[in-house]
Amino acid sequence: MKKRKFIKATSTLMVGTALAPMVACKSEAKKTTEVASKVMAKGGSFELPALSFPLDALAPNIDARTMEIHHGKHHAGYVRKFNTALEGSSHVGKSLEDILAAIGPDDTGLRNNGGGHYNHSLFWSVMSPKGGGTPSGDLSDAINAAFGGFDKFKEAFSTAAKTRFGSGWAWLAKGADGKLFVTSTPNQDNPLMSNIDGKKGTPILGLDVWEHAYYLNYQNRRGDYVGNFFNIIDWNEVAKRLG
Ligand code: MN3
Repeated sequence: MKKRKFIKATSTLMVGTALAPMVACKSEAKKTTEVASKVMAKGGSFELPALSFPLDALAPNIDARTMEIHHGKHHAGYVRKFNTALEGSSHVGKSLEDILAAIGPDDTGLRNNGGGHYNHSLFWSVMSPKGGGTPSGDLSDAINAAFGGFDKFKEAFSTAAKTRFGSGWAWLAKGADGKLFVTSTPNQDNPLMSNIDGKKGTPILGLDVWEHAYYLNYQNRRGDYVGNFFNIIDWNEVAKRLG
């Protein structure tokens, strides 16, 4: 099946699900994003996605204890609080992406926890113990077109991650014009949301630069954490999000 057709069919099957395009062409065992896509299943609640790799698989780039707390405590907390915030709201039954696009700056419960769920689901899915290297094919072409080469992209992304003051995320995202761009957002915001500073778009790669993401192993050395993230990026997964 042609890629576009497949994605369309998948999206139709998964009406009301989040990150649906991310699962296109996956045939092996459940990956993080597939589980994350069970948005608004019966009962209307979101679920913590399982990791597709053991907790220690990303070490030494990300240590097992950090993964255990980050996934099992932080992300689990966002899911739990998001479900609570959704109860009785006008957003029940919508996809996660639609909710994020619709919520305002003052809907802090939905914004922080829905963003937290989306962002971490994406984050786990774009990392792999077999990751690293450089992208190829259409993704490589798109990065070259937008940034003038992989090294320039890497520099822009790393700068965004290192200079985000306080807690937040660095993103590689696709704009409405189809062009890739790098940005960063505070807290659990992301480029899907309204009311953000900077360009809006669809994130295809994200890096968590909250201290809880690296402090146990790296302490204050955020730059080292950002540099080592490039050892574990699963570019094949990122490429699927390019659409
Ligand atoms: Mn986090």
